[in-house]
Amino acid sequence: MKVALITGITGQDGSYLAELLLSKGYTVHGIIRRSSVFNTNRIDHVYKDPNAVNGEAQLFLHYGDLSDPGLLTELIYNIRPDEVYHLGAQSHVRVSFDMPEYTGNITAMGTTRLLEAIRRSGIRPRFYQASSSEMFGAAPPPQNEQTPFAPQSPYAVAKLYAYWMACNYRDAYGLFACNGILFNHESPRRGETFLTRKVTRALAFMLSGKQKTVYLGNLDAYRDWGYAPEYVQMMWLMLQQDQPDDYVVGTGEMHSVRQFVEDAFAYVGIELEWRGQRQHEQGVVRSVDTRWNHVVRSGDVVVQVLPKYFRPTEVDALRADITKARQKLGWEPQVTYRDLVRIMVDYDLLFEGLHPPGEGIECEQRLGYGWIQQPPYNVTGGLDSYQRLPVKAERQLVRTIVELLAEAEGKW
Ligand code: NAP
Ligand code: F7E
Repeated sequence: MKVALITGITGQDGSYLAELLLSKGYTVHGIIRRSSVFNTNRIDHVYKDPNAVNGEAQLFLHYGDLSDPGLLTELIYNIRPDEVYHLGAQSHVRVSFDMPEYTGNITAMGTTRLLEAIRRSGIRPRFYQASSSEMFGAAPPPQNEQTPFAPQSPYAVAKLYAYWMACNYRDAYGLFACNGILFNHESPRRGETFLTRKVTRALAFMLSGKQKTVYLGNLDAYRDWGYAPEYVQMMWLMLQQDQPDDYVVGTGEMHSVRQFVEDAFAYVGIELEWRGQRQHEQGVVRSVDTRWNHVVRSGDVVVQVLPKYFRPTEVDALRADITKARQKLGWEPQVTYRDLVRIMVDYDLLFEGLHPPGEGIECEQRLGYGWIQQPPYNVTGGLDSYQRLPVKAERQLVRTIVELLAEAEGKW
C-alpha cells in the first residue's frame, strides 16, 4: 500500500486528490495549518478520527506550515512517503500584488523548504509540483511546454521559481520530480474569491434574495477553465510514469470572463446586456424567467465593474495546447466548459437550498466520478443545515437528490 503526503490538502485540489488516492487504497497524510476556526471543511467528510476507528484510518492530518522547514523535515522523515504532492501555496493572483513578499515566502521558498526536507531525509519519494499557466503570462496562446515564460504577477514569479527548483532537484539529485503546468480548474469546491465561484455563488445568493449585485474587475480576460477532479487525476498519472516529466494540462478551449458571467446567468434563464465602458461597465438584466421574478427584475444591475478588482498587470489570454499530455499520457478532459458552468451553478443553488436546473449534476453523475465523495448537501436547508453522514449515506443522498430533481423536471 502506497503512502502519499499532500501539502494544501484543505484546498480545492488537495481535497479531491485526497479522495482519489484514498479510493486507490493509499494511506494519505496531509499538512494543515493551525487556524483559530476549523479550516478542514473540504475534507471533513473523508476524515475519520484515528482514535475512534481503531487502526482503520487511511487519512492522517498533521499541523505544519510551508514557512517551517524543521517541521517539514520531521514530517517527511517520519511519514516516509512514496509520493509527495506539493499543492500548498498562497494561490491568489490578485492577493499576490498586495502580499508579494509573503507570496514569495510560501509559494516559492516553501517549495525549496520541502525539496530540501526531502533531500536531507535521504528518502526519495516521487514529487509533484503544482505549477501554473500563470507562468506563461504575456506569452500569446496557445501555450505548451515549449512556450517561453513571461510571468505577470508576484504569484507567477514565485511559481516560476518553484518550477525551476523542481527541475533543478530532478537534474542535480535525480529526484523523480514532475511539474504539472495546470490551467485554471474549477469546481463547487473552488475558493469563493476566484472568478468562477464568485460569480456562481453570487448568482445563487441573488436567486435566494440575499444579494443584488456582484462586483467584478476585468471582464475581457480569457481563460481555459477545466473541471478540477479531472486535473487531480492527471497529477497522479504523472507520478506513475517511468520517467519524470513536465506537462501542460487544460482543455484547449478559452472563454472570456464576460462570457462566463453571461453563460452562468443564462443557464437559470436570466439574459444580460452590458452598458457603459470598461472600468464602469454594468451587467443589466434584459429578461428573466418568471420563476425568479420575485427576486430579479428586468433592468436590475446585477454586475458592476469596479477598478479595485483590476490587476496592475493582467494575463490577457490563456489556452492550453495539450498535445503532449494527450500523446504521452492518453489524457483527454471529459467535462467541457459548458458542463463546468452548469455543474458550478447547480451546486451553488443546491448550497443555497434552491432547486437547480440539474444538468450539471446529471453530467457529473453520467461521467461517473465514483471516487468523489460529495459532502451531504441538504436541498431544502442549504449550507446552514450541513450535517455529517457516513460516506455510503452521502453517496446515496447525492444520488437521491439527482433523482428527485430529474423527476421534478419530468425527465425520467
Ligand atoms: P487553494 O484552494 O487556494 O488551496 C491552497 C492550499 O494551500 C490550502 O490548503 C491552504 O491551506 C494551503 N496553504 C496556504 N498557505 C500555506 C502555508 N503557509 N503552509 C501550508 N499550507 C498552506 O488552491 P487550489 O486551487 O487547490 O490549487 C492547488 C495548487 O495548485 C496551488 O499551489 C495553486 O497555486 C496551484 N494551481 C492552481 C490552479 C487552479 O486553477 N486551481 C491552477 C494552477 C496551479 P488553508 O486551507 O489553511 O488556507
Ligand atoms: O481570475 C478576472 C481576473 O482569480 C480569472 C488561480 O487558481 O488560476 C487562478 O488564477 C480572471 C482574471 O484566477 C474578477 O482578472 C475579473 O483575468 O479566478 P481568477 P487566475 O488569476 O486566473 C491560475 C492558473 C492559478 O494558478 C491561480 O492559483 O478573472 N476577474 N473580475 C476576476 N478575478 C477575480 N478573482 N475576482 C474578480 O472580481
